[in-house]
Amino acid sequence: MSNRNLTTARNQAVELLSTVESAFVATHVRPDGDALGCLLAVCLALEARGCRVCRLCADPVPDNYRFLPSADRVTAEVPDWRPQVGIVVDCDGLARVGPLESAFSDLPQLLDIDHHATDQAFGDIRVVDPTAGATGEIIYTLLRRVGVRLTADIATCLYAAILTDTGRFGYTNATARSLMIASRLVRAGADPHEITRKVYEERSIAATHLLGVALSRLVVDCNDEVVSSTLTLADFARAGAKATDTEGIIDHLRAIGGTRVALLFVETEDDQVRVSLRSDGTLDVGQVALSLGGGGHVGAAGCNIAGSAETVRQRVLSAVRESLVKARLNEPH
Ligand SMILES: [Mn+2]
Repeated sequence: MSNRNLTTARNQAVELLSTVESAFVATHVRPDGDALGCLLAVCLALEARGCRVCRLCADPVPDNYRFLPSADRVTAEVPDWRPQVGIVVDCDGLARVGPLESAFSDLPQLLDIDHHATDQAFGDIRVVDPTAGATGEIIYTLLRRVGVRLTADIATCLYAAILTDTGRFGYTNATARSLMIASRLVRAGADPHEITRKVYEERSIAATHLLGVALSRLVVDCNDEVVSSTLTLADFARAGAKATDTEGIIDHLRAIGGTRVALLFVETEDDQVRVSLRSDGTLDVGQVALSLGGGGHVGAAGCNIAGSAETVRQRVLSAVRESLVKARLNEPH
């Protein structure tokens, strides 16, 4: 997206957010902190100026994000009233809202706010800025311009969004701007200690068992540069764990010294394997995921592939191996 197009889109988005009277707001399936933080911040801001909203997400809010203000109002049920606009946040394609797609595809106006480099821009107004560390940064800038009061609740949602998508301000996408916005959010009432504790330090016993299984099954490939692990449906049953309990497991794989790429393979109920990819920034796993039908960023990406965990693992590994070889050819000698 060119700079001029982005500026025009931002102006249109500000105009729309300042005037709209009813909206469906949605984010992607298996929502993360950025997805939920943005969804809730936009809704709180719109409600503050009297706009009617519905907070939509096809999947439930993971336990560690339930503390976010108004998270209890997120629903998968499309209401029977029809809004003026649909607002879709943190989705690199309308399909990312999953079963909610049909409720959004025929609305009079659609606003896409996202930061994925792999965004297949959709909708009438497209605010897509891949230089933003989190969609929360884009939302912050838009809301400031709308002139809504930055309450502690809105600040908490946006802080959680930026904190999680930048890996606690430690990934390659964390910039001076991420930290500057975070600082303003803290000044507005977001509590860094409390939010970090709630998001990262309240892992359930079941989720901890699941983490243990994942770590016990660690496999190293490609000259120790690729670390991966697999979780089967049986593992979830044995640990009494939920699908959302995989959150954060991949960060443990990524943290192993010398790792360029971390991969987590998770069997899902529909005979698919959910693949999470992370890199140290020297390899673009977003492109790898894109080639496998998914998407994401340089450092973090994902895709879903049909098949057994082992066949999917082999397929993803060969795609990763190929891009490692390509990256090596491009390295300066
Ligand atoms: Mn995001």
